[in-house]
Amino acid sequence: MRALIVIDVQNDFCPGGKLAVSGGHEIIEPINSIMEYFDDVILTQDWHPHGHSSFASSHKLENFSIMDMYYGEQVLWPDHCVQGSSGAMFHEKLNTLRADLVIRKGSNSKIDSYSAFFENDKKTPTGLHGYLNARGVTDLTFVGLATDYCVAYSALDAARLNFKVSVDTGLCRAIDADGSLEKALTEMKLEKVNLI
Ligand code: VGL
Ligand code: ZN
Repeated sequence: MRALIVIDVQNDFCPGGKLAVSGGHEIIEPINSIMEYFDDVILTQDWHPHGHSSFASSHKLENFSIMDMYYGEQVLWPDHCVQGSSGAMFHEKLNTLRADLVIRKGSNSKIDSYSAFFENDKKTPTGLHGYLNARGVTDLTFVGLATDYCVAYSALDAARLNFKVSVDTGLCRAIDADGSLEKALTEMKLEKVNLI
């Protein structure tokens, strides 16, 4: 069984959003058009409470600075994907009707969650692993935003959990600050993620 996992195609990650990823909107229609080739379609939604610990404003620090948290280093982001805000909604062009599951992440105010599988402590599960196992899904294709953060962290966790993993890099766009894209691509190759 094969699943398509669409990462964070939300207004705040598209041009005009609070943490806009350049060209983020370009991938939406092609993502819609490949949904029919998968047994399962899963959407993730970054979903932070006000004052989330990953927001620079919560610490009165600069956007994109790095802070040591109890679970390791954390990039501090502009406020984004606040629960219920228009920025947190899926982009209106994304076909959400086809989704079998929507998984929300980053809701715990003390810890961020880039990966669709685990929070940034690399331990606390979101439940996605159990869902995929229960449905007999073995092969995963990742697309969405952003290549170097939520897509890469999700794909790396999936590979370590022994799924057969592909990332369709043409249907992803990156934040790419300080070499983060190159680093993410190298790590994915090391973990035998198939980059297409
Ligand atoms: C993401 C930074 C913060 C992402 C989410 O979807 O890649 N990046 N929150
Ligand atoms: Zn976030």
